[in-house]
Amino acid sequence: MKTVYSEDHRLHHASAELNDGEMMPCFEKPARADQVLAEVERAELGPIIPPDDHGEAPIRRVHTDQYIDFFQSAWSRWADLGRSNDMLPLAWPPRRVQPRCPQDIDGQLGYFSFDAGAPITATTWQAVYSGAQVALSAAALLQHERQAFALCRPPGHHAGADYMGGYCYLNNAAIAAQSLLDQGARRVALLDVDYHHGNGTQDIFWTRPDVLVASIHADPRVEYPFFAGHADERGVGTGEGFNHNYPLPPGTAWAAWSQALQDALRVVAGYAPDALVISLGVDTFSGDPISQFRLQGDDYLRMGEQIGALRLPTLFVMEGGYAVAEIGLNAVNVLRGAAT
Ligand code: Q9C
Ligand code: ZN
Repeated sequence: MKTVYSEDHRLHHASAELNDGEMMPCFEKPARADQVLAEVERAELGPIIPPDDHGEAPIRRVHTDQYIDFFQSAWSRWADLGRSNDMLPLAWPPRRVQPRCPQDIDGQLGYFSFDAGAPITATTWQAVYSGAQVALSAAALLQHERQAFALCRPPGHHAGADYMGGYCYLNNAAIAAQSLLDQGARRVALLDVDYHHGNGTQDIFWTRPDVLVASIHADPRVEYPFFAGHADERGVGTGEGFNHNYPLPPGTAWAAWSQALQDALRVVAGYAPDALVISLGVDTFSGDPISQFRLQGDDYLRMGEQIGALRLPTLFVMEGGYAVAEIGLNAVNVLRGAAT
């Protein structure tokens, strides 16, 4: 299996995130991608290739022009005010408000985010632009290959069409899924196995029948992102029935997790998609510092085998996973399992 990778992810390294009431070093840091890349090399998974530049158009197929335009100019506007710390939002519209986009940079930061978990630095746009190109380039490989791995960083599944949050800025998996449709696929299935609900992905495809979204994740009643991911969220209008959530309790291990996977894969197979995109988060791991599931090393091989057994053209897009010592091995185990 080929891996698409760009060093440009290093251009995003924020200084701190808010946890338990204090600013702490970011869990989402460049070393994560280094660790995954090192395991791809060690396991001799296949060639590691740089992305092609597909430009902004395929990004703007998923994200709004207003959001992208804001993002591209955000840092210079911030710096013009004499500010040099990472950009972080601090105000959001409350319930029952139909927000209008403010003019002020702090107001706009709140308008284009849903939490304070996605700091913008001077070079964040360049990093996430390259990350999207990694996903697009790996998606293009599916023209000739059965599977491909987009080693994206930062992750993407919490980002919606016009908002960032949860370490995510551009929804790499959604951008890849849309590009597969634009290249001729009639239906694409997107299965999100990250510990956290892929709220951005769900939102992007909520009204659409051409992308089936399934997500296995911690129950939002007790876990981030809290406000989406319940089992009764199934899409609306023509999208009704094309969104499937599998919320699971904290402490879930492979026995129960794999039951949800089995059902999700049955739903995916029933949809008969032309391609499958996996949002590959490995923060389901027992040792993950911010998560409460209990998956073990070998479980990731089984996960990959079961995904691979569908025999669909499959794109794996890296999402979360934060125990730096093991995320590489766990991610590569999924890929190795799928490639067998
Ligand atoms: N006490 C992804 O996995 N909150 N994002 C962490 C820890 C944010 C996770 C709180 C978690 C975001 C892509
Ligand atoms: Zn996650």
